[in-house]
Amino acid sequence: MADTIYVLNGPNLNLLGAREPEKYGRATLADVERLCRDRAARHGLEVVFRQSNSEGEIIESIHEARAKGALAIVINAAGYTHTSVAILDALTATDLPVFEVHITNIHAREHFRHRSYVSLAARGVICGFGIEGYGLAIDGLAALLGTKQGAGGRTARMRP
Ligand code: CA2
Repeated sequence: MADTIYVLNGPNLNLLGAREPEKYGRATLADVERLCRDRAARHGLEVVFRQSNSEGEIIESIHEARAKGALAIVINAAGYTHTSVAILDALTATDLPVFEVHITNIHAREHFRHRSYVSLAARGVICGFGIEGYGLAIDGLAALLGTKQGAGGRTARMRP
């Protein structure tokens, strides 16, 4: 089985492209999924891509990533970023490298968005680059973890 990463998206991100384009852009979540799959393929990685409005479902996906032997988790926990100790606990318990993504620059927004529980479990954080942040996170994790580079490449995986 090819090395797999889980890309997890939190509440309301299903609305991407349909509402508040001045804040979140015009790309849809389907565009984000395509971007992630294309970028991951460059590094010989497959993607399990999920969005959920439910905290419990996100936690189940985090557990699943570990159980299925995923290489890493990329997560935009959306509003749960700023509130969910339960998601932090699940991420910490996975022992997988976690890369946190936000479409907007959360530090240039309301004060309550400056605190991220997810960051406490994250190896890397990217925010403010629009949906390209997902691509940057995938390029970054591939560089850090030493994934194989395309067909015929060699897997040189390091423990985080
Ligand atoms: O910038 C990000 O990616 C956020 O994670 C987005 C969350 C927000 O709560 C975080 O503070 C930062 C909100 C996601 C809601 O997505 C929508 C998309 C389109 C229209 C309305 C909401």
